[in-house]
Amino acid sequence: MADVDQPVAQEYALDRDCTTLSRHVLQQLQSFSTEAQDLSALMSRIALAAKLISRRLSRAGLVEGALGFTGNVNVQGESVKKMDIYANDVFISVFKQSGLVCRLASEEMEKPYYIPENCPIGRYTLLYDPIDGSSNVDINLNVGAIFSIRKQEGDDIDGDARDLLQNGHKQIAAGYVLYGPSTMLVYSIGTGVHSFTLDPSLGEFILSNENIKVPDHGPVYSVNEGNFWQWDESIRNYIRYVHRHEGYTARYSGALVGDFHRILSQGGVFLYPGTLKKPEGKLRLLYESAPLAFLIEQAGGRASTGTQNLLDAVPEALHARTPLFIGSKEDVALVESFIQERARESEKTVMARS
Ligand code: AHM
Ligand code: MG
Repeated sequence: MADVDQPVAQEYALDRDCTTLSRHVLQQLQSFSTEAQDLSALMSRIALAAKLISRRLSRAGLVEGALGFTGNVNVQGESVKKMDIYANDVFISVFKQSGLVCRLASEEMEKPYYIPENCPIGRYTLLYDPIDGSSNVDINLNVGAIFSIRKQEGDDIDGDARDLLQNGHKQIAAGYVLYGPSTMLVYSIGTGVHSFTLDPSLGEFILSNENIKVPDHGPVYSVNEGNFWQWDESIRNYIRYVHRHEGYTARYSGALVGDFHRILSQGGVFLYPGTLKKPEGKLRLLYESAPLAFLIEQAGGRASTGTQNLLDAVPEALHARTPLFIGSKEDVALVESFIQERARESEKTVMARS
């Protein structure tokens, strides 16, 4: 007997297959305003960058000059990989002649890169980490990219991009690309968090999940425990707590995007606290932590520096770092409670001494 529901099901499947990223942005904004068109075009260019990088990553072991280090050190003092430079250049290239983005700022460039021909109409700045977790590239494990879009405020005549030194609430869109067994793009324009999967046969990102919500509590704690000796006692106390309680499981891949993606799906907390060597932690506020904080809040979770909501943090410089605790709201609150308890104890000790 014929299935009467079949035509509806087929129609739905077809409609879903046709929900590309650029169409989804317009659907979310329910508008064809200039800003909606701009955001849709911006996302489509980011998708193109992701496809180009995904293509190179998928063949990296076969392509001359794709793997290994360049021999240079970036502004953060870290060794630069060939893939970092390729991915950084891809983002610049896709925005040339787009009329969309006036400036790009990334982990790999000391100062923002200007595309002057776009500036009269393209008042947006793209901040990005072209390859997040680049230590995974040469061993064929998951890596990612993180991006954030802000509006340019003022004319930036000196080119020092001082207007970027503002809090994370100024972001109008943010997201990441996960290069794993499949390539996924997860984004938010302030109307929930949505994920897309690259269908290589179509060369398009197709909608996979809409309005993703992170559980209020989850089992995963994700942290580089090799830094235990370098942490403040409050973080050590939190880790001792999870070691001594049932229901926790450790997961750490060395690539923030993958670890964050797991937590977004399953719940838990990712931690990159300050260390003795890096008191502000490792992760950069503007193009790593703040975009993910924007996403997690949209998904019903939380991000914290340990002492304040991460989205309230104002960077002192383009490449400023900040400690990061991000994930399910109850788990982030638990980490914060250990930090607060330690601060209260230190205060008492100081008062007792005086
Ligand atoms: P990168 O952007 O230079 O790759 O650095 C960021 C990465 C994150 O993806 C990851 O969470 C972290 O560095 C890992 O650092 P560590 O090796 O200190 O644990
Ligand atoms: Mg990086």
